[in-house]
Amino acid sequence: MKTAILVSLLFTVAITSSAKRRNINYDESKIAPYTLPDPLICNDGTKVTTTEQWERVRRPELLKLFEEHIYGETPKGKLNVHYKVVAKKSDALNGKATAQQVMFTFSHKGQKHKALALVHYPNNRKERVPVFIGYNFKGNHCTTTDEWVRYSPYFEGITDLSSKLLQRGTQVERWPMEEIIERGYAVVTMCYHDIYPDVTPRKAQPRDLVRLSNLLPVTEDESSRWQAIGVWAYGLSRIADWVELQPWADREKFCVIGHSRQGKAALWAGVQDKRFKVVISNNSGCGGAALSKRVIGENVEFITRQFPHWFCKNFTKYSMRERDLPLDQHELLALVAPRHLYVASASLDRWADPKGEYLATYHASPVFELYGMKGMTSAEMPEIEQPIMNDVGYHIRQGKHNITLYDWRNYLDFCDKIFNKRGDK
Ligand code: GTR
Repeated sequence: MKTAILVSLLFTVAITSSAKRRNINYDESKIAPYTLPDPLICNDGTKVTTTEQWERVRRPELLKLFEEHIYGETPKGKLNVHYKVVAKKSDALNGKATAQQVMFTFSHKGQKHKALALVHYPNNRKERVPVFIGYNFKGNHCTTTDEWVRYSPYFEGITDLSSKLLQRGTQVERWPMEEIIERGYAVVTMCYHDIYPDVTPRKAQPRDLVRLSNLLPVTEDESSRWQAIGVWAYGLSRIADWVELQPWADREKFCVIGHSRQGKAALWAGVQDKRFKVVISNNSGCGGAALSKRVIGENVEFITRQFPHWFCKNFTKYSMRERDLPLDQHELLALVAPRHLYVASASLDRWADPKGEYLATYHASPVFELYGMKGMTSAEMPEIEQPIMNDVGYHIRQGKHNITLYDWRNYLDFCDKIFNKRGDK
């Protein structure tokens, strides 16, 4: 008993001191007063009152601010990409889908980079279908136990066959492919490591050094140079380039989706690339959908120290100085308008600040309203598992940081509503 108390005491002390070390606050009452910038006020103080003004003046201003201070600049140049279907089967998922594996070979001045997409589209379709595009974390082989699915190129260098990294189906529950297909959607995934290996330069292995961004010219100014999130976002658009060419894909119905760090990338991709008609952020937290100025849960100091390769260097300047940020994440969400946004939180995901994710969605809403769309109408968060599905969607799920079937079902319902699919069948 005594030992148990001692252990739990030590544990508490350890948590408290590491929380102190990281300056992590979890107490709502300790949030210092902060002011959020109004997304509809231009840099010169002019108030935006028309969508024309938003698109011509304010939207580009905000995009530039996000490039400069958070995600870095996205190179404008186009890469050569060669696509090759390396495997195909027409009876995947119990005959409900056609599956393809498509190798993307990016090239520039003799340098090459490979990434592998795993594609499923419904066999039973009367017309072109909407498409979800999103990265997986652990390789295409983590989304299924089917041995037909090849290892993503990032994993090719692993020779130890007993390596956990090569285990199949470890994240099957995050990819309810069959249900997505049954609902009439296609789904395209790729391992995010194929585009930019998620390792700090310090921990890099030889195979990590190959990254898509090596092929692209970068800005001279190192402080606003793009890093992993920028490159992942760019990669999502390159996947959309391929999907656009497919006879089964409805080009007006692309949905970009991401969980956690990939939620951050999905938002940044969705903001920049207007082909994404629905932009879905699942538990994206700090540097994603959560307001930075609340400084609760993960903060700028922690995230930029732990993941120095995610954001542009300028972001680090706001470590312990979030209030000086000339923008906040509600303005990122606002940049999705007049397309559709869905933000989802999880009740136990305090690190990602669910309330901050909701408030950002709420404070982004005036920009959607400018277009006559309905966002969040109350500053009060909805109850757990009471989704709001206006032109903008939000839910908070019971449970931990994760993407679950519950989350997917809501995304499917939301997309059905947006794409008018209800009652189609
Ligand atoms: C955490 C990170 C979060 C979130 C998460 C994830 O360690 O602090 O910002 O992105 O990783 O991607 O799972």
